[in-house]
Amino acid sequence: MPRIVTVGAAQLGPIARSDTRKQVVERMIALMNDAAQHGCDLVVFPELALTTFFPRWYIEDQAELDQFYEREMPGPETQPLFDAAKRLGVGFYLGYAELSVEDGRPRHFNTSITVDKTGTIVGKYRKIHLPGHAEHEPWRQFQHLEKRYFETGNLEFNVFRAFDGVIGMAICNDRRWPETYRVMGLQGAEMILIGYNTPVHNPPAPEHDALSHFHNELVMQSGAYQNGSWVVGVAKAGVEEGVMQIGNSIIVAPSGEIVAACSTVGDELAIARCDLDLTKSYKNTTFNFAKHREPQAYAMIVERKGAVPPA
Ligand code: CDV
Repeated sequence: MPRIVTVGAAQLGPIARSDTRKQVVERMIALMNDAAQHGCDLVVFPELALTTFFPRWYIEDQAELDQFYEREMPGPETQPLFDAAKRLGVGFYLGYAELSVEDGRPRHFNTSITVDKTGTIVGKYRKIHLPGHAEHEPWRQFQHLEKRYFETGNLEFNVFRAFDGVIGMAICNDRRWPETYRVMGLQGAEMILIGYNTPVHNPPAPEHDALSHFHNELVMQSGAYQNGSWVVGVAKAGVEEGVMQIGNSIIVAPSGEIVAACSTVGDELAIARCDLDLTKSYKNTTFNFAKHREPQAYAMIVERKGAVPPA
């Protein structure tokens, strides 16, 4: 029996600062309904999908800032997503800002969960690679204060069994780092789900702006191929509070080929029938880690040469 997971990349267009959770969740449920009609088993939503991308603002008032975080999952405003999953038989990946109390203190994380077709949370991840800066930098057109508003994730890159396969999660900037895919690839990941918010303009390196789509595709295609895994990358897209986000949501096969893509910068569903057994052809040959990887050689080379400092 082939293991087919029909996946919907559920891209979201802009979310304004004044939009309520209720309004956003309604848009998400519309995409889930569409996904169900097209036979999807799973939909993937973006990073921080429930609100606008708030790290673009320097917010000094902690109470005002904390309004962007979820204190429980599901909570009253997100429960309809879980009810829709159960009703429609469609699971989902959701990115959100998480505020929890751990070790007796408030903890802020950039989090994702995967929910199965029964409406049960089957995986949770907290973003490890936090880009941007921790202090206000007024010279920028917009801020990127993830290093101020979130702690580094403490749940590691784990995989879990769901949708008849081995699933992993990452969030946005994680997708640019080969270690993200390799750590999950070494655990047998067959499908890696990634939500993101990527502005076209990169304030510290504007010379990269024209390459933003190329880099987005490059990292996810190579991550998929080099680990023999499906990769589903889903964006928040369009002009959100004056900042253009790239969109460019894609579903990548273990061959590294893009098999489905969103073509707008609004709410859109791109669908692919993903055969998890296609991973075998790569995991058992070119990227048979047990046979061909040389971790001892890599360690010896790094030990001999040391880390090369940046120029
Ligand atoms: N949300 C992100 O992690 N965005 C980064 C931007 C800052 C470059 C990204 O890697 O897409």
